Order: sequence, then structure tokens, then C-alpha cells
Amino acid sequence: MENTRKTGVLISVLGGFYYVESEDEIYECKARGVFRKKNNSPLVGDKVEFSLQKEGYCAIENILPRKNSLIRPPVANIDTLVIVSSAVDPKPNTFIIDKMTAAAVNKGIEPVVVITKTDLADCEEILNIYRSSGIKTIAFSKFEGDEKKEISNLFPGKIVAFTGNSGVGKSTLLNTIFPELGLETGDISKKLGRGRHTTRSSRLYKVNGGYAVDTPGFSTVDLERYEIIKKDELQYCFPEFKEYLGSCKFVSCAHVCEKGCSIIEAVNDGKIQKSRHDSYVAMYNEVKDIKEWERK
Ligand SMILES: Nc1nc2c(ncn2[C@@H]2O[C@H](COP(=O)(O)OP(=O)(O)OP(=O)(O)O)[C@@H](O)[C@H]2O)c(=O)[nH]1
Ligand SMILES: [Mg+2]
Ligand SMILES: [Zn+2]
Repeated sequence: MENTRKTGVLISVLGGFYYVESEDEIYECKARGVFRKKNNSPLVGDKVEFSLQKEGYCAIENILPRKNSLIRPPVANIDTLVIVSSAVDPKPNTFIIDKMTAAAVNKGIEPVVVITKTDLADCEEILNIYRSSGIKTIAFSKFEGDEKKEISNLFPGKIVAFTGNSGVGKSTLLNTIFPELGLETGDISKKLGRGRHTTRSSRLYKVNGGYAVDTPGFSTVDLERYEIIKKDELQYCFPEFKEYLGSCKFVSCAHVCEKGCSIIEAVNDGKIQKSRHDSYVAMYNEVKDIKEWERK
């Protein structure tokens, strides 16, 4: 007897099992050993083919071609990456936000910056940095309502992943907009030592005609080896640089400290945010000596 095959979306990976949603049902699947050998395990967000075995269990047979994938958070096929950062506790770090927005742009994913806990501290400065950089930017507080609609409008027809440091309020934000999710959230004062990540694994939730992906927060050290962007591609990962590219004095301008650089002129004229250019330079310096063969 031939085993029945179905396709579905991988919504979570827990305790060695893969949970696949297909036609509104969730199937608990094992993965074939072959995925491990090829260092190509299924990621949350993957479209997969799975079989219903006559012994009664399901097995993932095949990962369908991916539109994109990220290492951190480990997700595939996402349309939007929401980079969540809090006004305080923990304080925003523009270098981390810039690395993540650049990685998203590099992979054809729309970056959105959300600043949370706006009830606790003034955040005009950071909001202004991203609003003036051509990136969709939303201020959010769990106590106010205005921005809920803007966030819920991100979902129809899309897979939207939320990422950011542990404790910035990713799960709280999703609960505020979709109370039916009932996600576990953690008190920041308890996020010390081992128990600091409240959300333990990434998972897709069906919301407003699309999917939200809640992910475990990262710590800053995790980001030291984030997605590496080739030095020649980096300039295209900062949307606000676009209108100036091509007008530098030197064709091969790296926009780091060269004479006649139109990007640096725009920074000096206040048209490009200095912190964004600083991040660009730091990222450029991180990759400038990496040879093609050293890249993963
Ligand atoms: N005052 C205030 N507190 C907030 C807000 N959003 C989240 N918090 C608090 O921040 C703490 C952490 O929130 P979580 O939602 O667990 O954070 P998380 O980003 O999901 O953390 P991980 O799952 O560990 O990655 C909780 O105590 C929340 O109540 C907000 O808008 N205002
Ligand atoms: Mg969480
Ligand atoms: Zn230049």
C-alpha cells in the first residue's frame, strides 16, 4: 500500500517532533535522518511534504524550496521581520537593530522596527532614527491602543517573525493584540541566569489572515556571528543610502571615510542618521577582510 502524502507548513519543533499544519489539522511528524546528515533540518516556516505511515506515525519526506531563511531566529519563508526593541529594560542597541534590518533587506524580507515599553521612557530619538531611514517604525505600549491596528495590518497573507533581545516584550505585544494566544511572558527581574528566556522555541500562530512567529529572545553575544553580508552588498541593505549611491567621487567608494563620498556628505548634512552610518562602517569593517572561501 502506498503511503498517503500531504504538504503543510512546519509550525513548531519541540522535543524532537515536528508539528505540521495541513488543511487546518496539526500533524506530529518525525524527520527522516537524512535531514540531519545534510545539515539541512526543517525550519519553522518551511513548506514540507510528509507521509502518513501505515504504522500510524507521520514522517517529513521533503522540504520544499525556500523563499529565504534566517539563522537567527531560525525561520524560513518569512515576509516580514519585526525587530522588537524596548525603550528601557533592556535599552535599545542601534547596532543590533541595524544588523537585523540589514540582514532582512539582504534576504528580500521587509524589516519593521517596533519600540516597546513607550510608557516607561521617552523614545523619540530612536523612533526618529528609524522613521527617517525609510524603515517602517512603530511605537508600542501594552497599555495603549493606537498602534495595535498598525501591527495587526502587517499579517494578512504574510508570515511575520518577531525577534529581539529577551525581555523586550515580543510575547507581550502579541498577547496584547491577540489575547486568544495566551503566550507565556516573563518578569524582567527574573530574567537572570538560566531561566531568562521565557519563550523557549519558535512557533507560528495563525492570526488575522497570516502567521505571527514568536521566537525566543537572543542575548547580545549571540549576535557576534550574525548573518554575514558581503561588503559589496552592504550598501544596498541600508534603504536610505539608495538615492546617494552612484554619486560618490570614486566609483569604488566604500562609503567609510573616502573623499567626495556622497553618503558621508548626506550624514554631515543630517540627511542620513549618523548612528546608521556608524553601524554600516562597523559592519563593513567586520567583513572587509573575509575572503570568499571563508564564508559559510
Ligand atoms: N511597562 C511595560 N512593560 C512591558 C511592555 N511590554 C512588555 N513588558 C514587560 O516586559 C517583560 C518581558 O516581556 P515578554 O513579553 O516576556 O518578553 P519577550 O521579548 O517575549 O522575552 P523572551 O520570550 O524571553 O524572548 C514582562 O514583564 C512584560 O510585562 C510594555 O509595553 N510596557
Ligand atoms: Mg517571549
Ligand atoms: Zn561613498
